[in-house]
Amino acid sequence: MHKKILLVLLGWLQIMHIKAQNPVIRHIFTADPAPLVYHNTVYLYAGRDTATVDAKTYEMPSWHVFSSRNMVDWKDHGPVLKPTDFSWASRAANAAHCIERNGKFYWYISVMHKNTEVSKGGVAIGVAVSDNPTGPFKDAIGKALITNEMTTDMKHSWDDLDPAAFIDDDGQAYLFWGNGSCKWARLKENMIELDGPVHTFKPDHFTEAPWVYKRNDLYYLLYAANFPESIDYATATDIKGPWKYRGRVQDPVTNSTTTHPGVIDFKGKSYFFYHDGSMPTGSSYRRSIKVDYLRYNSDGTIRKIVETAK
Ligand code: FUB
Repeated sequence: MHKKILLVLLGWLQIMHIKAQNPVIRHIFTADPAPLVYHNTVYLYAGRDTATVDAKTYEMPSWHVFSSRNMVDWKDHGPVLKPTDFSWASRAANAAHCIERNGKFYWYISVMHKNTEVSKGGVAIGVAVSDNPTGPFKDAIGKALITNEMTTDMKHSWDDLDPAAFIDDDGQAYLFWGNGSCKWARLKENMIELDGPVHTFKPDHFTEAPWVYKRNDLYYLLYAANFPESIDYATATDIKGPWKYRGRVQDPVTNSTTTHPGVIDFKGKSYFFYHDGSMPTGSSYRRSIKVDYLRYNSDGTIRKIVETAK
């Protein structure tokens, strides 16, 4: 009997501990979480927000990596990658996603292209590579992997934002990205070249920030929807689609017009990462990464996640 009460208490304390930690990164402002589980450790890749308190635009000079073995204590490995590490890029550490393949870590990033003739003078996607999840990373190809010119329906200069990679059970890798519409393409096994055309589709209410994964043979596509952004999702039995809109994962967040999803399974639980502007002096341009549990209904749909206040 006592043992039972103790176990319930321990479970409750575990939940409270994680809740008490939100936002999980507090010593700097961070956005666009991209978690990765590797060797019993969670690596969290994120952009750093350094805008001043009254700023009305993003100031993002670098990407950091954080790691944790328990989802409570996080180590900051520093600004391991910067837009200026790409000779063809100028600034703006927009959303990025790092994925492991055969012991190498491929970090897909979206940045301002230096050449104003390229990507309508806007955002392009590049890829950095490392033998270690915390770096050092270097530009893998010395040029942009994706630019606006590669798609037939480019709408604006920041179309090519927010890359998210996914490797299917059969080893085929994909890159999803986009703003305004969602794009995807196959990646070659080397992870640094496209293997086919760029496809475009428009999930219901899609704004940006796709995140793709597979669970029980069902593909999930979470994304930032509407504006101010909520996180909505769609599912598909084939990664090529059609994607069926499934509704909302999380309502718009505290004090930030944007949010950004990242999902992992770690030690038997599913976690949902996002960002808001809830820290003191926080804002849409001074964001903080938070995490909450993600739970499924028996039919595979996602239970709506209420943002944790503390
Ligand atoms: O952090 C800059 C941009 O804001 C990201 O690329 C978007 O996903 C939004 O979070």
